[in-house]
Amino acid sequence: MGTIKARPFDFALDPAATALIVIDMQRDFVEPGGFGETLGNDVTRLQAIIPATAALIDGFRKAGLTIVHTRECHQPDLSDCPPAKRDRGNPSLRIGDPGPMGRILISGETGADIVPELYPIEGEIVLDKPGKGAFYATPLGDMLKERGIRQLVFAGVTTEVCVQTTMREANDRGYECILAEDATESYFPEFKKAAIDMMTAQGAIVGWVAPVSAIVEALHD
Ligand code: TIU
Repeated sequence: MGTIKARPFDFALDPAATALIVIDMQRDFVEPGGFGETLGNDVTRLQAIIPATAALIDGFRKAGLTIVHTRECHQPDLSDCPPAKRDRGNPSLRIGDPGPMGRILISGETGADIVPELYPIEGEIVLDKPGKGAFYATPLGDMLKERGIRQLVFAGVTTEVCVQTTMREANDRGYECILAEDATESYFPEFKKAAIDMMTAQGAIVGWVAPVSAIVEALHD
């Protein structure tokens, strides 16, 4: 057991029962020309977390622990994309439309893949998900159960959308969840802060938060 100096209080880490979930570090969210930008967002903020996220992944690789990379994307025929999602708002391009990195948020296209700096290696799980939460319509729950995982470390984008949704899904399923605060980001800094404040309030009602350095240190305790 290692102790992570976390908020709102220390997190008792059991590395043998821990997995890292890296949420949606895809070119479509992080690089110009992708889904994030079509929604009207400045994507540069998200690029800043790549080094800290790489350090977190490296720590898990060195400790030989389970790493899951998720990708929010849809089948080429859009059969898993509800019209209510595709039609939402007034984006410059919609899910499935051709963009500079291929069809927006479609499985197998360049834009839907993980950024090169954080690319999964052999043995890591890559999980495509049609929703914001990684448990919805995916085998994630069964995969974690098979491996005896009880604690989840979270990183990725965006803090208040796919990361928060997945942490809430995991919390309801009985996992202890901790978010790496310098390995997650939002297009809106105030939303990142609010999401972290909400999740850690009321005695870690959804989960804990700590810097990458504190998490990696505890992996090797
Ligand atoms: N738009 C936004 O903030 N996020 C998403 O659409 N997906 C994820 O957070 N991955």
